[in-house]
Amino acid sequence: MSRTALEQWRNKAGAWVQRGLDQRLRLAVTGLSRSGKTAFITSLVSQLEHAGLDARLPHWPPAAQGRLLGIKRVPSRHHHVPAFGYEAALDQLSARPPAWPEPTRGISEITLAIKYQPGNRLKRKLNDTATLYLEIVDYPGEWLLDLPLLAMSYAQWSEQQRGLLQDEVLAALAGPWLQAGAAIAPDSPADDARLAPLAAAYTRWLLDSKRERGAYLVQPGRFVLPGEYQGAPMLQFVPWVWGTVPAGLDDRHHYGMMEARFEHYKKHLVAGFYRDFFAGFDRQIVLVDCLTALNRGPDSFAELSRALNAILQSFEYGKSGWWQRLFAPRIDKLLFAATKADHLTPDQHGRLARLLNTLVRGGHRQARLAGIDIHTLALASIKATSSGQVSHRGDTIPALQGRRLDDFEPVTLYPGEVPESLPDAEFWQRQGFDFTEFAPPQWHKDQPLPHLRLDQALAFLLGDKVS
Ligand SMILES: Nc1nc2c(ncn2[C@@H]2O[C@H](COP(=O)(O)OP(=O)(O)OP(=O)(O)O)[C@@H](O)[C@H]2O)c(=O)[nH]1
Ligand SMILES: [Mg+2]
Repeated sequence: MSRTALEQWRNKAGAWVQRGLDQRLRLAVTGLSRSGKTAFITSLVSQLEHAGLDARLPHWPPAAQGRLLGIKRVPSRHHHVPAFGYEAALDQLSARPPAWPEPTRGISEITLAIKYQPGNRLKRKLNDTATLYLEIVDYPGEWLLDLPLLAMSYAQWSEQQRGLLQDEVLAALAGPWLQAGAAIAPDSPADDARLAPLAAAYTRWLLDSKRERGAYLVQPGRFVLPGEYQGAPMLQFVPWVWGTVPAGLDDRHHYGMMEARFEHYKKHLVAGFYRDFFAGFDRQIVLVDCLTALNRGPDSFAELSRALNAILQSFEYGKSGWWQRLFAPRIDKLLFAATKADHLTPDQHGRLARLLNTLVRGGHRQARLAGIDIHTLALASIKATSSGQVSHRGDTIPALQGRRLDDFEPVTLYPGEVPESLPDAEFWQRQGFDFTEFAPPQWHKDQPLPHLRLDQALAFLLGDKVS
């Protein structure tokens, strides 16, 4: 073989080997509303863009060992999924004064090409560099709350919702839709002009329960976060809670029409999401804001716990995962992260992680059985405080400094203790936890965002891929 031919062959072989080392990984980021998904993804991408330069990622070996060669944003393969608003988030965070990114409502995606030098000797021998295409998907955790609907008929779901009305607060808030529905006979001709306002009143009830009661477990989840389906007839049904219904009604009648829409919702939105998105996720991080729930009180905390258990069902592979007949899930690593840990002094971080661990333990057992690797940690995607110590009546106590979100005034405070297991009555009585919302840190776009333990999250989620 001539020298040039040999070189050509080598280059070809190199390209071939290169492709062999290149990988794709779909990392899904979820959590209930305001749990910190946008902040997490923004900071993660910012850390990666600065990795190898000035990012502080000591717990992520490729960054710590200087093996990251370059990271860039590349167009997403999934043209139907909206792009994650990374630039907009950076603009808000770097504004003067800085602002938190806007709330988001649906699914979005951002793809990064991470070029690195494999640490593994075998891989290194084959080629000097490898690329991981990391596809990060942001979707509302509320969508996972709908999974149980797949196993329910409209009549069963209606019965379950009727049960919720036993709760006095929820029943009092339900007045408008209960009255509107009571005026509709189940066997009267289906009329959108009556169903649309009824569904709107029911949606307001879901939103009110969320706000007034700190309720997280709102179903159907798309009613409060409809994404592109806002106003679609598929979202215009309510549970039938007004007594018995004559047999044999079809979609020409009010009851039958709502039953048909419930079935459509299940098939297209719930099963559709699991089939078209969830089935393609390789890794999942579930973000949990335990601190806001703790601050709101026992009802809200109990609700968060119930909602988390409902979310966990989606990861309970194995015998109990009845819904897997619909598709084959492939998530093999699941990280639960308690967010906004910068609201606590560092001595409390371990307690926060243990609290979250207690909350998800039921699901842990199930998922472990099925071989998913699970981890729990407390992190702050964007650290808005600095920690230190202050003297108080002759004692030295840990304290936080930051700027209050409302007025941007500097404050120094001791936020209190977090329970490390499920809080008991005594905790709620002496509730010493003071949750102050902080403004984002003053930050310049050229710098990596300050964080707590994002590198540990990266090490867990990508450790075996970028190695
Ligand atoms: N101090 C602090 N606050 C945070 C952090 N992450 C999020 N927050 C606060 O939590 C709020 C919600 O964060 P987002 O990242 O928008 O949460 P999200 O889950 O994307 O919210 P939705 O898009 O509305 O579902 C922010 O506006 C901040 O006030 C953090 O790391 N530290
Ligand atoms: Mg968001």
